[in-house]
Order: sequence, then structure tokens, then C-alpha cells
Amino acid sequence: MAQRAATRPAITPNGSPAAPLPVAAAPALGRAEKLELYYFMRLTRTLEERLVSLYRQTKVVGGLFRSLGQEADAVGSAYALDRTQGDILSPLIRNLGSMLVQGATPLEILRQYMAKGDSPTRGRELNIHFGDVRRGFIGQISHLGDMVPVMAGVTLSFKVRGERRVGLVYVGDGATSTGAFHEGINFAAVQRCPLVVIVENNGYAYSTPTSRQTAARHLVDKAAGYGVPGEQADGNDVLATYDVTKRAVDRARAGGGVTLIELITYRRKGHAEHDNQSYVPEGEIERWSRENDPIDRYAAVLRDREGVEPQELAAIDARVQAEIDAATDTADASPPPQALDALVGVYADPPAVPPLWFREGSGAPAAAAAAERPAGWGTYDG
Ligand SMILES: Cc1ncc(C[n+]2csc(CCOP(=O)(O)OP(=O)(O)O)c2C)c(N)n1
Ligand SMILES: [Mg+2]
Repeated sequence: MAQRAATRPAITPNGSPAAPLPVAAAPALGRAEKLELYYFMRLTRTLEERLVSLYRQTKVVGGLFRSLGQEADAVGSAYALDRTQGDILSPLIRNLGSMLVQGATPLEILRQYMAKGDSPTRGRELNIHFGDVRRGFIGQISHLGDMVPVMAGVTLSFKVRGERRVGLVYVGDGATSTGAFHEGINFAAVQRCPLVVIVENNGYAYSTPTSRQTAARHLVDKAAGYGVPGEQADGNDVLATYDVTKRAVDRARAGGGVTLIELITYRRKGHAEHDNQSYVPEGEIERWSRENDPIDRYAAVLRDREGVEPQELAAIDARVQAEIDAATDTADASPPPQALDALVGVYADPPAVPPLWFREGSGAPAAAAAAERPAGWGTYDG
């Protein structure tokens, strides 16, 4: 039942001292993999920083969502999946890092945010609302608990088909108070679906601190209510995040069913870029930034424990910068969407039924019918 791992921070995000905890050892990872974790965290942060510049130039269409300070939780947990087995995750807006781990490219992300015609959704959806099942990430339908029942269904299909695949779903602290979360995890628990539920406790749901939307002291304690194992870990420690998720993934693949993991982290930016965070107590963001930045912490671990030279990390930073620069140039030059792209993949081509079937026999004026729903609507011949 719910147990808190040794890595458990004796803190909750709101108003707590942000003293970093000792970093957990992850002996299974080799040096190259540990450097890759650093690469993905840096890639996430640099890409988001570039998006902020583009947003301020009004080149981003719609909202911009940051995962500043949460890069370790998304990257470390996604890294624990097995990409050779067809594992699948469902990200939320603060899980860009997990999509990059699964193979999404900065160019795709930039084109999405800029609503370009050659973006994965051809300008019809924004930001990181897109998926690719072959690469192991599915498109998010809502930010709250709604992906939990979806992933319960996905992982039930793995089980029914006898596939050794695992699913991972991210939810926020706010999402754990929704009905969809409850129904989804309960169903998955009963069916012993191979599902890992990651609860990112980042202290806030929009402007509501965690303590104002749930009476539970620790979100990991909710695991007991569903009869599944629960573990809590320091979400700003990428190795601890990897470790705790890997245990849950292995358990799921071995037939052990659902695990609920609470990762303690902190949302250093507002809900989206427009949010001025006036509701955050003074000094809280600065304290987390100064004392508990996941990239700074991990860079220190790599230097002190792994003997990684500062130049080696600087070379990764430079490589990331060059990749983002090149992707930005390409995305900037990408064309806007065509109006007819809005119909691609939405309606059958050719239409399975006459476009005006619902008006047949209704006596609707022919002129109105023709103007309202042209015969070509629903097809794309461009
Ligand atoms: C069904 C539904 N209701 C409301 C929203 C608006 N909404 C988006 S995110 C959010 C809060 C999410 O907070 P949390 O679960 O803590 O995730 P975080 O943003 O902190 O990662 C809300 C209310 C939504 N996307 N879907
Ligand atoms: Mg939250």
C-alpha cells in the first residue's frame, strides 16, 4: 500500500523550505545515459526560453505554457519507459520534456506553437497538443484528469492483447481532485492495467495552492484508496524521478498493475505566460529558483559524482543552442496553414453520405441549403 520512499521530501511545495534532498543513486544508468538526461532537460528549458522570445514577438499563436523548474520530473519519468517495447505516455502542458524524450523534435514544437501549415496538426491545434502513437506519446484532450481514463483504456488494450507494453499518464495536483481522475485510476486498479500514474505536485492549480483544493496532506496517500502501491519522490531530482518511475514501470510490465507516484516539484512560472503570479507569496519563487533548480542541481551531481568536466556540459549546452537556432529558422520560414487544411482528416473523402442528407424531405429552401452547405464541403481536393 501507500509507502513513501526513502527519497521522500519532508515538504509540500507551498510555503515550504525548498532545501534540496540528497540525490538518489540510479546505478542502472550508464554515463552516456546520465548525460542524455542532462541534454533533454537543457533542451526543454532552452526550447521554452526560445518560445518566450517568439511569444513576445507575437509569433506564438495562443497561450504559452512553461515547465520551468519541472524539467527533471518530466524527463526522468519518461526516460524510465522502454521505447523498444512500444510504451506510451500521455503528456500535459508541463511535460514537454517527456515528449522530447519520446522523440518529438524542437522543430515540430516550434511549428505547433506558431500554428504553421506544416506543423503536426497543420495549425488546427496549438502548443503541445499533438500526438504520435508510433513514437509513444498521445495527444492530450484536456489538462485535468481526463487522460487517466483514456490511459486506463489504452493500457487495458495492452493487457487484453497480451502485449508487454506499459502506459504512463501525467496529472497535476489539481487534477487529483477531479472525478475523471478518480474513475480512471479506480478502473485501472481493478483491471490491473499496466499503468503508471504520475501526480506532479507543483504547488498550484492555476492560482489555487494545493492546500486550498485538497485536505489530503500527501497526494500519494490517495493510492491507498484505490488499493495500489504509492510512492513519493523529489521531482526536482532527475535520478530520483527516474528511479521511482522505473520501479513502477517494471512492476506494471511484470503484471503488478497500477502505481501512483507523487513527484514533489514547483511551478516557477504562472499557469501560462500571461499569468503575473500575484497570488504567490513573496520570495517563494526566488527561493525555489535559487535553492532547488533541477538543472543546476543535476549539473553539480554530474560534476561532483560522475567526474563530468564543466566543458563537457558546456558543449551539450552549445549543441542544444545550435539545434534550437536551426529549428527556429526553419519554423519561422514555414508557411501558414491553408484554409482547406481545416477539413483534412475530419470528413470522409469522398463523403460516405450526401452532404445534405439531413435536409432531405425537410422542405428547406434550396438556395439556403446550397449556400449553407456546399456540395464540396467535407472533401479536400487541394
Ligand atoms: C475539464 C477542464 N476544466 C478546466 C480546465 C482548465 N484548466 C486547465 S489546467 C487547470 C489547472 C491544472 O492544475 P494542475 O492539475 O495542478 O496542473 P498544473 O497546471 O499545475 O500542471 C485548469 C483548471 C480544463 N483544461 N479542463
Ligand atoms: Mg499543479
